[in-house]
Amino acid sequence: MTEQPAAEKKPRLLVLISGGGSNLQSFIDACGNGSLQAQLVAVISNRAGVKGLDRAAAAGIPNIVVDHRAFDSRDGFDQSLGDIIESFAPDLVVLAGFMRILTPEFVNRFLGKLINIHPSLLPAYPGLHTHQRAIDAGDKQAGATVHFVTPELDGGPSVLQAQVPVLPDDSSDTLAQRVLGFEHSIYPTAVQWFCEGRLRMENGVALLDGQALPENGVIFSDGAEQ
Ligand code: NHR
Ligand code: GAR
Repeated sequence: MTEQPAAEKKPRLLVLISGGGSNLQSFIDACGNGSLQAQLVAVISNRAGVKGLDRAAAAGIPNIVVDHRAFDSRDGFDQSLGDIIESFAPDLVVLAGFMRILTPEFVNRFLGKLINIHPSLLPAYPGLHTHQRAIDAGDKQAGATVHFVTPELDGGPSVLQAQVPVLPDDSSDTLAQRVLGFEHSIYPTAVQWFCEGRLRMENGVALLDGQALPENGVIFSDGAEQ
């Protein structure tokens, strides 16, 4: 019988979601097939009844709802959310379609341990409705960027970026679907770098193997459409 590495030794990931959780599923799958050497210790959603919670339950991962509407203030929500996160002692908190802006206090509590995927070619289009904004601007390329989270919304240093063609007949939905397919490969890849100790944030700079990454991060390009 081959010896399995003790699960407890693997880095602990906690995933924050608000919806469908297809990126969460890519982490579940990558942990299952060994391409991501980590353990998923909990999934927290700020919305009840979303599909991502079912995905977590089906994978046997503790799943929790912290409904932001139960709190009077962002500070109250972020304090409770942070306390619950801390109780799981994660090495990395992964935002995967998480739709609440986090206060500077929350971000500073977990600084360097918070990572997000944003559906645009950062630094272009921070915030919401990114695919429609790229189409309206006539952009030829759209995409997604994995970045460390800092207090500035979608302003933290980029790690890995997938550049995806915008096609002439794209709606924001068709473009979002195409980009999402690439998110599912780049996000577990970037998180594996963190888990291997290759990736970290220091003084607001993302370092891979000790080298500062360029503004867009590492580019993962489809190639065919360049
Ligand atoms: N918080 C901080 N401090 N910094 C970041 O970089 C963050 C963050 C929280 C979330 C994800 C981000 C994205 O990838 C993210 C990055 C939500 C909104 C938003 O406007 C914007 C960007 C992101 C997430 N949320 C509204 C709010 O009032 C609510 C929208 C809704 O519920 O549908 O929080 O895109
Ligand atoms: C993804 O496209 C992610 O980049 C985006 O929401 C989608 C979530 O899909 N994130 C944001 O817009 C964050 N504000 P998923 O729930 O299927 O992973």
